[in-house]
Amino acid sequence: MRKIAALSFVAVGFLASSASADTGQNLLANGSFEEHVVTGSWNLFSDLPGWNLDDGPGFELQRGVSGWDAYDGDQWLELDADQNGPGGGFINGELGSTSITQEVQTVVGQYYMLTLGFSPRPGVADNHLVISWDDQVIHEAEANGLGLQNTSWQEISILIQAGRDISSLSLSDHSLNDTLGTFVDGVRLVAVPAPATLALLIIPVLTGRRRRR
Ligand SMILES: [Ca+2]
Ligand SMILES: [Ca+2]
Ligand SMILES: [Ca+2]
Repeated sequence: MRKIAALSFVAVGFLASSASADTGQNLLANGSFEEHVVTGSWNLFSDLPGWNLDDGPGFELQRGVSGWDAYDGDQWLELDADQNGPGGGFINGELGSTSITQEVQTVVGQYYMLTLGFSPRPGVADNHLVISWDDQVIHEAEANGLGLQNTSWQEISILIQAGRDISSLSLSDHSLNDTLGTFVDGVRLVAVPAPATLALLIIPVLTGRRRRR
């Protein structure tokens, strides 16, 4: 681990969505993955407004694949992406798992509510999202899409206390690395008042990044 002393702590808790989190300004750029606009039903991009690609072949945006619904707007992102895009065919043993990051200006000590939609890919059993803040894992979610005819979005809400002026949010696919699975959409980060009554779970900086291939 690097810079352990500087990382301080991240306070993580879970809340029902509050009015302030619903209406506050989203500090993230392109959190709903509506850019770039997909022509057709999906595409693979080497860059994406707002986001950096830390690992994996590219950003796979989807728009109405198989008639499936987005969580917000028209497009979502499949974190287990694709190596060669539409028309490229399937490569034997093709790998797609990505990790994406957005850096955001924050105020040290300020609380923020992170919310996002997570869905399994219909028909795919293994979907595994890992959410990290300042390189610490703060949440993992898994879902099974077998038998689904459409997306099944669950909203994840995480209360975060910023420890840096520039914070980083990372979303990573830890599903079986096979180009299928782990949909995310509607990622929002909103400043919120300090919680008065919430019992906070303080996670010390012990969790390293790990990755399953
Ligand atoms: Ca969207
Ligand atoms: Ca894919
Ligand atoms: Ca997968």
